[in-house]
Amino acid sequence: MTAEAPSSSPSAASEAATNPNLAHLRFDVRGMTCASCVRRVERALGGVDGVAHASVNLATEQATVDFDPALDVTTLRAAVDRAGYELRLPDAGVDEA
Ligand code: 9UX
Repeated sequence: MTAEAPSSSPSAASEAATNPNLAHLRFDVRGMTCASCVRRVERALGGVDGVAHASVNLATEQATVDFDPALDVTTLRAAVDRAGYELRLPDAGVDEA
C-alpha cells in the first residue's frame, strides 16, 4: 500500500498579491499620450512576475508599483520598453519630485 498524501501546490501568485512586505515605488514613465497608453503600461507592469499591483497616472506620468523586493527593477523597465514606453528608474537614495 502507499502512504503518499496528495500534494497541493501553493499559489505563489495569490500569496504575492496579499504580501504586506512588498516594495512600493513610483517611477516616471515617458511616452504616454492617452488613456490607452496608460492601460498598456499598467498591463506591461502587471504582467511581470512578482508584481502585485501597478497603477499609472497619465497627468503626472508616473507609475506606482507594488512588487516583490526580490524583483530586479530593470525587469520592470524591460517590460515597459517592450510595450513601447520608457520607465525611468529612480537613482538610489534620491527622493526628489
Ligand atoms: Mo492612443 Mo496612446 O493611439 O499612444 S494609445 S495615443
